[in-house]
Amino acid sequence: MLSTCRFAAVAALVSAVTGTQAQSLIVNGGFETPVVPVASYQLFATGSPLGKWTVVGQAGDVAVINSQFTGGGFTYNPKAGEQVLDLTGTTRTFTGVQQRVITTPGQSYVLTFWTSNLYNNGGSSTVEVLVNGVTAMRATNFSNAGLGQAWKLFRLQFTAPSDQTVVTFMNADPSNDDANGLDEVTMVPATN
Ligand SMILES: [Ca+2]
Ligand SMILES: [Ca+2]
Repeated sequence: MLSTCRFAAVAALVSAVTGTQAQSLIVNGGFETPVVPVASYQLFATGSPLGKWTVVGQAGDVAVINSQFTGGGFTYNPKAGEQVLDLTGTTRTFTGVQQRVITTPGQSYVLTFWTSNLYNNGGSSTVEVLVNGVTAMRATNFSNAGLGQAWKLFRLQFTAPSDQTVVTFMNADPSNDDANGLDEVTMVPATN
C-alpha cells in the first residue's frame, strides 16, 4: 500500500511537470510570421490581420521587425527567433494586437509574455493587457540595455469566464516614445 501511494505521488509530480509544458493556446506568440524583409520591418494597420492576431485600438499601426534591423543607432533584438513586435509602430498610438482563444469556462489560465524596453528611446515601456476587453494588467519595463532592447518577463493568471477568451496587448507608452517590444506570448491552463 505504501509503495502504491508513493507511485501515485510520483505520477502526480510527473503530470504537473508535463502540464507546465503544455502547448500554448496562443498561436504565433513569437511573431515569427508573416516573415518580414531581413534587416527591415513591416507595418500592420489597425483592423489588419497579423497571422492569427488582429491589430486593434486607435487608428495607427504596429511593426513586425527583423532582428537585423537597425534604426537611429538602435537595435531591435527579439527575445527569441528572428522577429519581434513593436507595439508603437510608426504612429505611437494606443494600438495593439489581440487574439481569440478557445477556453474552458471556470478554468484558470496563465498568460506569460516578454516586453522590451529601449531605454535610450523613451526610458520605459508599458503594455496594457486586456482579457475580454477589460484591463487586467499594466506591465511596465524600466530595464536598461542602452541602445538595444532589454527584456522582462511578465505573468498574468486569470479565470476564463466563457468558452472563448480574447487576449489583447496594447501600447500604453506616451506618444513621444517610439519603442515597445512584445515577444514570446504563451497561454496555458494553470496546473493548480
Ligand atoms: Ca520572436
Ligand atoms: Ca518604450
